[in-house]
Amino acid sequence: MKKKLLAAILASTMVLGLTACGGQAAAPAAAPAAEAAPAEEAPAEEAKEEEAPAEEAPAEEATEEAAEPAAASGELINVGFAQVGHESDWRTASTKSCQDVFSEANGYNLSFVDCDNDSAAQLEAVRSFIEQDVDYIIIDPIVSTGWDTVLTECEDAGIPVIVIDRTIDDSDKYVSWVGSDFLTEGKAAGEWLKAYAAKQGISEINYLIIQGTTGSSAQIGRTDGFREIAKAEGWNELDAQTGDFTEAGGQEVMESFCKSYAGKFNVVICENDNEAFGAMTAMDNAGVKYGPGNDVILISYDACTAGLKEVQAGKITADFECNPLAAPTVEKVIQTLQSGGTPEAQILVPDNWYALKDQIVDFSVDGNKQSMTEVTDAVIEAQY
Ligand code: GYE
Repeated sequence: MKKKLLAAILASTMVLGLTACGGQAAAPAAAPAAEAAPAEEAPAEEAKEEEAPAEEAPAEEATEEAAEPAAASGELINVGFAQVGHESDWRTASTKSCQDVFSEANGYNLSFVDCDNDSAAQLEAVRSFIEQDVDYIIIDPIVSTGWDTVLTECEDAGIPVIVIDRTIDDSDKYVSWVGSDFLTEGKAAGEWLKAYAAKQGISEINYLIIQGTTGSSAQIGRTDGFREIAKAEGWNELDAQTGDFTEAGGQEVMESFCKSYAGKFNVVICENDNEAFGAMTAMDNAGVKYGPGNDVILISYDACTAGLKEVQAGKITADFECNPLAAPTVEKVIQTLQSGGTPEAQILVPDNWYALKDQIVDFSVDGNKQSMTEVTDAVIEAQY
């Protein structure tokens, strides 16, 4: 029964959203809040109508089949979640959001595995969910490749997979992806820097990147997006090394950068806030002054509460958000499947860009005008 249902779901999702599989390349450029939100408004019906003629009536079949599991009888829905790890404030917020949403009170039985940034452990976690015969598997893929075999195993077991946050690039055997557009985040950081440097009269940019986990789509998208602007502007990349999205990693890389490139850099890009905190410690120790009005512009991503506090303190010059609260949207995907509908193949979570008033400048990404949010007490208070 399960297998039949999954076949129907996958067939219809693929007709609908082939380009979406593999993630951010297909994501609309510059998709902050307003544009991303409508995706959640009843995508299922629309989807069903569109794909129906191409298929042998999978939608109806799915409806019948889907009514059977859990929901109707008041049974809990079994969900397995293979989480990346616990490397950052962002990750903590993501985990909490999933645990809050997929609670018993909400009708779920959640098997949660913290994979500690270990790809082999993550594959093992997914296989253990197959063995448990859960109803749905959620994966936040540590890296974007190496997935097709295990996703085929999920398909064979008839268990729908939903990908959250980071993307999978080498398999389309999942129902939906819910997350942020990392390429746009990287481009936004680059376009902001271009506009800000022009305003400050800075003509030469020598930058260093502390990258996220190598091979994760968050690292790839942010690096590629920023580099695209850097290349067009003729900026000089001195070095790029991974800090693995951790504070310790950020500090270690920045310590070595401070030795190798003393006095030579005027921009440091950290691919998440925790790396930025580590880089700040390293620069403090090396006597490097950073933040608005100082020699070095410090750019960060995530915009978690602690990150925005460092923006307010005049340490991080601009912070590009990645919203970790995707679990409620994943739940909507599961509910759509439960009621026999076809969820959107790709659902973007909206992001905002943050700075203090004097660092807010006008810029566009791929021709779309962006708006920045000024960091205030209220903004920090409301952040994750
Ligand atoms: O930026 C970082 C986390 O995948 C978008 O992973 C996520 C990234 C986030 O560790 O803080």
